[in-house]
Amino acid sequence: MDKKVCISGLGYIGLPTAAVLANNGFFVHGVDVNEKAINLINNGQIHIYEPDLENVVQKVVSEGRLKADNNPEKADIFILAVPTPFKDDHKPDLAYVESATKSIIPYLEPGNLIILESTSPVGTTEKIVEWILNERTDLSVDENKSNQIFVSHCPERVLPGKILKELIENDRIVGGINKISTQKTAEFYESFVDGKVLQTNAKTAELSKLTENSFRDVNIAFANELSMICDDLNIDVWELIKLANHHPRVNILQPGPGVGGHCIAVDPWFIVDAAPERSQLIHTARKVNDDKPNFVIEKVIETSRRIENPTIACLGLSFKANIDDLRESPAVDIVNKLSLIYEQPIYVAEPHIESLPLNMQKTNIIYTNTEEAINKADIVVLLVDHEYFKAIDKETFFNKVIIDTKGIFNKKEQPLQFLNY
Ligand code: SAJ
Repeated sequence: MDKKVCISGLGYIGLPTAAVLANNGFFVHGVDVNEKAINLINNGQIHIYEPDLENVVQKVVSEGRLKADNNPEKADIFILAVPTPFKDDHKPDLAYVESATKSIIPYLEPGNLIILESTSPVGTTEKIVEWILNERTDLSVDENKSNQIFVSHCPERVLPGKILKELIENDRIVGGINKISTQKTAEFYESFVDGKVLQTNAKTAELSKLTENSFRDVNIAFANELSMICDDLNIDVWELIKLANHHPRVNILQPGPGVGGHCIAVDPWFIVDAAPERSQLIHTARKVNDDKPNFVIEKVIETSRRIENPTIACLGLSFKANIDDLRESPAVDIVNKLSLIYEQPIYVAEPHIESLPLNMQKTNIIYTNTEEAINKADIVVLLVDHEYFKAIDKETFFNKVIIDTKGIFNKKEQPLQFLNY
């Protein structure tokens, strides 16, 4: 008989995972606290933007293989795909993992496999075991006991915008609390993943995910630091990076307005929290990237001093190109801070959303379309390299001052400078 999977969290990771599993022969019971999301999913629709996802959700819901609810149900496999944010002091906040774990506890039975997919600090998988066994003395994790349950970590590694492809093609790392949990988890992923399924223990799997995102954060910080050095030295950072990357062993990433999203801007803090003395480089990279929006704001202030009563327009709000996700977006941070500095309206265009989020609803932030934003502006601050923006006829920017944080104008000038057309 087809196995049943209960997935807690139907967000950017949980929903695509649920859809892919349902499309690969599992019965999937999805759980979320968001009633609107539940209703949409049960109608074959989705509450997030991810290419092609709605088609798959529509198919599997109509086949009766995926349904969403606010409560878990008994299943063979339980997956936790809930957010793991950090608190104000940058310490990991495991509240969602804890409440998702506690909500499945009454439904667990011997033989069940519980998989934590949420990016988590080292030791979280062990904590899940503790939470479960504290409440369910009838279950155990002892190998060979008939009341055994299996618990593992298998961090998600998919890139927003390419999630459906990467869920199938990427290699996966699985780490159980014991060998048998690792093996059972590997068998599960091997049943629908084309990439390699690599086996380790839970702690190594937890740190591997944090390491991947920290690696990227450190490398983006290098690019961001270079962009500020180049600005001081009047050198075009985009040209510089292109040239340096011709070296066979150099591969510098791209600077930008900062680092956003719910992963790269968050996960390195979990390493810093676990080993503060040892993580100097990781910590510094975080600070460099977190400070980059302030550098962009300084450039806007500097520019606006040269123009009398300038109108400012910001293009792009999402945390990276061609998606609608505004989480931890440096662009949102920049616009919000500008709206506090300037009294005049700040025009904002983001072609991937329909209206401004609540935290941006201020009287001097005016949401409009790209064409009008550019038209109104004396200063255009390009914050996201959406294809939509790249396709705009450069003539449209005639007579505007552009602060191009993503280098889409490809000028032989530095990144954050005045481009007078
Ligand atoms: N960014 C730059 N310069 C670059 C690359 C990215 O400034 O050269 C910025 C982006 O604009 C964005 C942020 O970094 O603000 C993160 O974007 P990203 O595309 O690097 O990564 P995410 O956050 O969308 O997804 C990452 C991925 N991790 C790695 O590439 C190591 C993905 O595989 C993970 O699954 C995901 O984090 C996650 O969920 O942890």
